[in-house]
Amino acid sequence: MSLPLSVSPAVAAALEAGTPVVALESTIISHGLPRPDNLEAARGFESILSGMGVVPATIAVLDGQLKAGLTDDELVRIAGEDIPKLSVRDLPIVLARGGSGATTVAATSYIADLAGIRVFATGGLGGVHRGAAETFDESADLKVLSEVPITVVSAGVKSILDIPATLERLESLGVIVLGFGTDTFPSFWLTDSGFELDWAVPDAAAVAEVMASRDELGQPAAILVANPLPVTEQLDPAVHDRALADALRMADEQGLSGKEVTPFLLQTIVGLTGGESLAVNLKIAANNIRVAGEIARSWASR
Ligand code: PSU
Ligand code: MN
Repeated sequence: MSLPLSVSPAVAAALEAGTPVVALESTIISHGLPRPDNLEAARGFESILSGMGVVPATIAVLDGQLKAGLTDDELVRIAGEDIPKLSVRDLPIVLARGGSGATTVAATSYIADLAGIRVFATGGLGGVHRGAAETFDESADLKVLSEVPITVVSAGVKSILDIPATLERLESLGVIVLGFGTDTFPSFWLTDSGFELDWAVPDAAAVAEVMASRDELGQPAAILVANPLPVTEQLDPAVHDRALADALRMADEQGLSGKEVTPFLLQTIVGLTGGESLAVNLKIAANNIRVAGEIARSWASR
């Protein structure tokens, strides 16, 4: 039985030659950014990597195939079609139906690993939700990162989540966490969540060294590279704190729970910040993609 995995010719050639490749997720395109800007963003993300001599591998599920590396027509589909958001457990169902969908950090990591890709850039990881002690709402992103040997670059997790609980779970799950030029965990729109990290690395070459020793030890878990925006680029903390508090209160007043909460909070925060949070979101993705490109180049040159 061969895997229902379709690796694009450019990605397959780079993997074969040992030249740098970076995986990109598709949920940020289909669900995280509004149309039609999302298509321009998706193309822009790929061109940051191409401009660095790194092959981009945007990951998605299309017509019953796991895809690593999309054509421009396929990017247009991801950006324009109403497709479901897929985590790892959804993949067998969608493949069985010959369906399509966008992949979360969990599903993207899983598919990238099947394709043999070692480095992945996202915006923000999923994590432990506020109130998880009662709801058990914790993203499958965390569990999958305990099982897949990928290096994922993320600007920490959003402040709509429970950040210290997320850090505790990353510890329990054995996920290797590195601050990229920082001793504190970023909280997506903000440079510094105030929560300290045990380990910092100065540059991409140092991340590649940790990848190599992780492989030597044969540890199963991923490496999470926590990459903050420079302070000058972050969302104004006063604007952020007010929007977050208002959005949380509105979600509570409307009695929202479960899967509805995150999309509601994110949309509400975009509205409350006059679109500023969205502009910062795009900068975060670009910043993470650049760092992932540098890590992939360091890894390929070892
Ligand atoms: N965080 C956001 N916006 C998003 C995501 C996370 O602020 O769109 C996406 C990512 O693809 C992430 C996924 O992997 O949602 C996590 O979803 P869940 O919490 O349902 O596992
Ligand atoms: Mn959830």
